[in-house]
Amino acid sequence: MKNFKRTLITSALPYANGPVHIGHLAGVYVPADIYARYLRLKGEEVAFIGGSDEHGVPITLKAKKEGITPQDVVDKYHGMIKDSFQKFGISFDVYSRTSAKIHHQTASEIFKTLYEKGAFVEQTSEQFYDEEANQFLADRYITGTCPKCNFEKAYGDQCESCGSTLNATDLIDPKSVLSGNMPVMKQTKHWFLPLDQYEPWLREWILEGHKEWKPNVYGQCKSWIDGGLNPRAVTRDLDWGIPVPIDGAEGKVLYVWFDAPIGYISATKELTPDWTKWWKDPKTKMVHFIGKDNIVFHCIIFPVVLKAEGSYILPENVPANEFLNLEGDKISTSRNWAVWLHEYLEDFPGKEDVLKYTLTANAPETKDNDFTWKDFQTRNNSELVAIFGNFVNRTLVLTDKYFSGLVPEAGELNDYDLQTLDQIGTFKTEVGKSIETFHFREALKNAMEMARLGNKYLADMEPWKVVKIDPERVKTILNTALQITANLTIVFEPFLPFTTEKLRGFMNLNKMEWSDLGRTNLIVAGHKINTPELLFEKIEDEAIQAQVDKLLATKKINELEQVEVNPAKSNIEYEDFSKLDIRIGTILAAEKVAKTKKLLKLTIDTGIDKRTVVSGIAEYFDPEKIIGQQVSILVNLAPKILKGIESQGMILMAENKDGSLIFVTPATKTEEGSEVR
Ligand code: B3M
Ligand code: ZN
Repeated sequence: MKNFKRTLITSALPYANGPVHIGHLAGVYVPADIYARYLRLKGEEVAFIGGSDEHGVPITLKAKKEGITPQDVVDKYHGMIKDSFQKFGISFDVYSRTSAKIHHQTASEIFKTLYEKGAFVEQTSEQFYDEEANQFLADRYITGTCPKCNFEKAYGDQCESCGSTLNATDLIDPKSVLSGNMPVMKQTKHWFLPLDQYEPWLREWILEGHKEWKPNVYGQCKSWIDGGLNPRAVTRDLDWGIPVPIDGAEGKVLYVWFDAPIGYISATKELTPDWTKWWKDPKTKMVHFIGKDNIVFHCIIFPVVLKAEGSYILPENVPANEFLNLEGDKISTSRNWAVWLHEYLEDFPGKEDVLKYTLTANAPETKDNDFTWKDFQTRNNSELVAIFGNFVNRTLVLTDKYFSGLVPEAGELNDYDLQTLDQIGTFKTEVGKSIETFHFREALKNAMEMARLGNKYLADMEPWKVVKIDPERVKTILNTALQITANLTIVFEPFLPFTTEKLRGFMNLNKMEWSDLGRTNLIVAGHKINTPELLFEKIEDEAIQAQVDKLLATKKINELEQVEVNPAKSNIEYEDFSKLDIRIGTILAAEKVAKTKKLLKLTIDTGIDKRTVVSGIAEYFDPEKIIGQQVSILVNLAPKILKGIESQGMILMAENKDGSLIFVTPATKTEEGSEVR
């Protein structure tokens, strides 16, 4: 058993090309925060590292899309992301960014050390090149079909759908994201990390040495190693990133996945001058919290970089989570199919812990899992409110009511009291073990058992009835319930820190240590509690429906964006067009045509005459609301009998992708009869 003196916790650095969403929290930051808070509560020395990943093609693509510089992009989203994490109580000791100078220095130094040690293989190879954009295409500049799962919009470095890490040349039917063209191949020089040379070591270090890693992580490492490791380029032909710090590499930058994990080291340097005790002392236990699409970078590539450099420790564990889906569909930044943290904070102020509770209870720890707003509401109303909140509220309100908020002295404990208090003693080991083995769902479930225990005890004891016949007995009941409530402030601290802070406030208690958990004398007789309030509040159906509607609206927009615009018709001559006589007219009268859903009978002043036109616009317009509407009308269309009415012409309508119709009308009021040409 390795006896570590401290724990270095790193959490994946989110790309600063957009806000963070519930998938980030569930996959990485909530588990990492639980782990950090738990270890601190145990009095252990912890450094919890976070930061924004500000290089790489996702950033430059976003900059192109928004017509701003990559630095503008990262400045905007770094602040937004850092703010969201802070508001959710993710307790980083430092939250840095990879565009920081200290990171450029650190990554450059490590690259140069490896270069001077001859750790790289210099290779001129064929890379995808976009002749129209006049640019090499790396990573997300290339899109195509994933060779592993056939997802058609995979990137050159990763497939968002199955999480596989790819090489651009793996893609089927590759296309440039810039021009849409099929790229050509062009010679260029890069420096490669010869992963193949480290295969024996990786087999030893991971497959022999870390059999305890989560099956989804161990399995992915094994398939990578068994699949045969290839040299991997650690430089790119890009202008955004850390310039490659050697001669002959002008115009090239470090590959984002080479520099980003080094961001953990740079951030630690920012945290403390004594950073080497975290990164170079074998008494430090390092744990990387990531999503499954980052496993190969944290278990194979970054460890090879550290091993080749030679002076750094290696990760002790990498408890990667799988993906969280949303209402049955993959979360997608590009399709805006997400619950964004900053929007959640606006819609559910003060309910950060409710989301963290739901995301932990439903965490995709071993398989992809689904977040639904209905489940979120149920978790809140049926668990947090109905069990945890109900128990705590009854205990505190009754103490306030019967003893003016003074903790009563317990009398003789009966068997049930003793049995209940005995059970309190089991949580410290149970919950602690689950957290230490990264089973956070199980740990939370165990913690919730304590609230259930208290709730059942109080319901069984019915102090509100006993008080009429045996007030002394009520003292014992409430004292027991208060001991459980005080224990709840400790066992839930890693999971729901805002809640436990509030509860300690109600109980007028200071923060306690994990070692205090299980004690049945945490709150002494005579201690004055404060006026209790509700710990949780019900979430109503309307609030949930509003969120579901918001997603449905997004889905509709996405579907419409998928609808291709009809291609142009074949060319005509001007003579063909000049046969059309289109005028501006005004609708004088409108009525529904009996026994039809789509037809309106319109009377239109065409400037030439007043005529009747039957038009299929009834589904989109109320007759009374279009009187006075100016229209474009084709006046020399041969008359036609429609539902017994002679229609003399046709008004022109624009049809949206969703089929809705819009009048084609002059920008300003125009004389009837004006010719459109
Ligand atoms: N920026 C996150 C992602 O793949 C990536 C993590 C870097 S951790 C060093 O979305
Ligand atoms: Zn795939």
